Amino acid sequence: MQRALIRLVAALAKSTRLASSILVGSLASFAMTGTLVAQTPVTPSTGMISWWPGDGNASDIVDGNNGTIVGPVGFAPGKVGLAFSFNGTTGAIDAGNAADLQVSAGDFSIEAWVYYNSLFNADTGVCLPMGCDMSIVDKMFDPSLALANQNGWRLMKQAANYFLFCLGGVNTNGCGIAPQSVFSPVGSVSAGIWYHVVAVKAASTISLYVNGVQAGQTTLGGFNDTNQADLLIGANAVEGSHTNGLIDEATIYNRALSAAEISALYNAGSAGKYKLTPVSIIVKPGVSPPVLTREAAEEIRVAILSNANFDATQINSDTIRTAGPSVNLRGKGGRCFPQDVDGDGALDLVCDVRAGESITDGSTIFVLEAKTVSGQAVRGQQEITITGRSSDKH
Ligand SMILES: [Ca+2]
Repeated sequence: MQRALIRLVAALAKSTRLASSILVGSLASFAMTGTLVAQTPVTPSTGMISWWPGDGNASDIVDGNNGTIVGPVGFAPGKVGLAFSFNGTTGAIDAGNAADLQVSAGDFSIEAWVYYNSLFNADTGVCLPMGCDMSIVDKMFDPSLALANQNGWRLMKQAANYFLFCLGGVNTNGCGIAPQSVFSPVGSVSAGIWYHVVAVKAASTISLYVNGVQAGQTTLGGFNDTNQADLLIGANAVEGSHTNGLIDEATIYNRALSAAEISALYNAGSAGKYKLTPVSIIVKPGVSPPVLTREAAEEIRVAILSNANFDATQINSDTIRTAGPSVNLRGKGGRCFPQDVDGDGALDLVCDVRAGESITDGSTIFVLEAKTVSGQAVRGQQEITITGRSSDKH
């Protein structure tokens, strides 16, 4: 197509030089935009725990696990908006060790974009002639042990320039070979390129995806994580492993993302994920505290509250879904009606949502996600208690 355009421009250029230069510009830009794939944001997968976009601060826009900037961490143009910028000497984002970040006993996934200014940093202990260890998202901490990497997990670039996802080894360094480690090919990571990297821990396997494609998978053996470490972005608490470059859109999920979901996240590119606007919800409005029997939890009445900046009646009920760790929606949408639940004079939206696919007893976080008719994605959550079925005959 471009060749045809060039022939057309050359033919037109015989008329006047001026006209041809204008045409070259406009046709060239047409040809370029014609080859671009339109990118739209991808709807975030369910089960998102925390998301640090790095857009000028260290806030977690999902669950309040806001990071603390430790040392000289800046912000620079990233893959999606701004990114955390690390200098390879010191500095990290410390997101703490809240209960919902202690994920390794179950399934979980870590997602981030990373770009290396250089494959080397100022560390001395964990470098090879071709590069240095650099942590992306890291929750490994075992200062009392003689060997490294025995307590927690890491997603990192290894010194020999491959991506590595590993869990703490039992009396051994887990970040080496299977069954606690999975990695991309040695030497496959270069400086000056953005990579989309996803680590997945599922029931019996750990997997690593680079740029939307599975780069490795292994059957997971025994591992050790007593959840003592803070979650760090850009460094390791013991070894340094300081990233020299950019880390963007780091996100942790409390379930194993599918290959299709990971591919969609990668393909969204610089459009990234839809940002979720936090909203207030009330599970079982009028009943406090909200305790559900498992029976009752199959259909849950939830009020989504309006506020000065948000009109809950604009929610498209077909988009409502629950996304908590132990209450997942069966089917889509809910039956909704407007009602002023909190007495502030603004109509809220009350919906009966069907759940029941996965309901477990105990205290849990009920999460509701939805979109408005104009496409704004919102997310609300509330702690609830689910008790056993009152007349369980099974
Ligand atoms: Ca960003």
